[in-house]
Amino acid sequence: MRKVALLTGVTGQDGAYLSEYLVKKGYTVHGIKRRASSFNTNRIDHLYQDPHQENRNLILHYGDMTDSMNITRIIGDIQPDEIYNLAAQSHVKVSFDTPEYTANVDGLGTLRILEAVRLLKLTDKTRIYQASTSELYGLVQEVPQKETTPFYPRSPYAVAKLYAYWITVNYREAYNMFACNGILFNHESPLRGETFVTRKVTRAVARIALGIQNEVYMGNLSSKRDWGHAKDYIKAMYLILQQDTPDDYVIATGITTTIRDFIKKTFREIGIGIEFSGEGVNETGKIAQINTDLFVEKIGEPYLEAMRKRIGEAVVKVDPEYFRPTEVELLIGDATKARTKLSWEPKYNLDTLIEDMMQNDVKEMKKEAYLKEAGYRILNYFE
Ligand code: NAP
Ligand code: G4F
Repeated sequence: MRKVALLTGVTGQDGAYLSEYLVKKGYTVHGIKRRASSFNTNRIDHLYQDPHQENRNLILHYGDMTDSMNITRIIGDIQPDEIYNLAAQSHVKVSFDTPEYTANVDGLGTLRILEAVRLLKLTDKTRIYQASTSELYGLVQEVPQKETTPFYPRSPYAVAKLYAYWITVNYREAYNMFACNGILFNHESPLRGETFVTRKVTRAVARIALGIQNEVYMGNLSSKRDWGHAKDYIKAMYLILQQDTPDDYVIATGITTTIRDFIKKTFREIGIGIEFSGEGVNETGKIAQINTDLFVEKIGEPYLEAMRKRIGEAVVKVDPEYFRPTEVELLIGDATKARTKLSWEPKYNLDTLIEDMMQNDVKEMKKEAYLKEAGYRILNYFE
């Protein structure tokens, strides 16, 4: 008998990697996707199977976290062994613009899943993974942060996720459900949404090197994040649901880096040295030097001369538009429990993560460079 998993948020970064991972493990994976006016499944298109084919291992259902009846019907129909609740309005800055919607999807959405499992009398069969977050620690009360560190959320997103965290614990205790929180620190990849800081930077650096973008505008350069690779983190999600007893786990690398250093490392990956100077909104990152061999290897000889001419120019600037009303300044996780109990070990470090993201984005942006040369208008996305 194949195991059946249901993934909410299947079209997102983690949903894409986890569905591929579970399909490879022999699961039948059901995913909930939102109806959109254009196709929104590009991250999982390589797994797509014709709906007329028999014995499919990836099946998509239309749905939405705000629609209890839809969620309950899907869970009732497919009777999953495991549910991975990954769907969320997951952008912290956007949650300040859409706080009610974020609370509905990220907070109440989790309740809808738990309550559906309970009402359908699936509590003994269905295990639930809740995508909790290091944003819960917010204004951190302890360094590094672990499972016992008190929470202090700093955004509508984090407050909504706080509700989701506790309602998961409550259903576990009240109804003896196998419901677990993975408290995941930031994890990135070539599939990361383009408006999160790492992907914004890797795309912009590739575009600057290829001459299709002049500079990039950033927010707070001094905040620190503990970044891992999404491919490592989805394995932890799976392991959390394979244990004998339900529990909550921190998943992190234990290393923290400023946004400023992430930018420097990303430029360095393709042979460009950046130096920062100035303070606050006047801080800039200027091109200090170019490692010719590395630049030619990673970007290509045709782009070298134009880049050389830009030495001394500011390519990183600050726009206060990207500041948040309340910021999370420092995140660094202690994943000892996961390493010990789940035997979870990440394969990637920050350098190999950046290498992976840059390889992908240079390739993608070369297509844009080609279109630009052919006379097409290429937009600069600063979001
Ligand atoms: P993501 O790329 O933004 O994906 C979010 C997914 O949720 C997408 O499939 C999205 O659909 C879906 N979604 C959004 N609103 C929905 C709604 N109302 N109904 C149904 N689906 C909806 O996020 P991710 O990085 O994969 O993260 C997965 C989960 O982990 C999220 O819950 C996030 O909050 C949490 N988390 C992420 C990190 C991280 O660093 N990545 C760390 C800790 C926790 P569309 O594709 O249609 O937009
Ligand atoms: O990449 P970010 O937008 O991620 P953030 O806010 O840490 O949230 C992500 O990780 C959480 C886990 O801790 C998830 F729960 C959440 O769903 C999401 O995946 O921003 C990281 C840092 C922030 O301090 C932000 O202020 O980068 C800073 N930053 C500086 N300039 C910027 C920018 N962030 C974005 N998005 N864009 C900028 O231009």
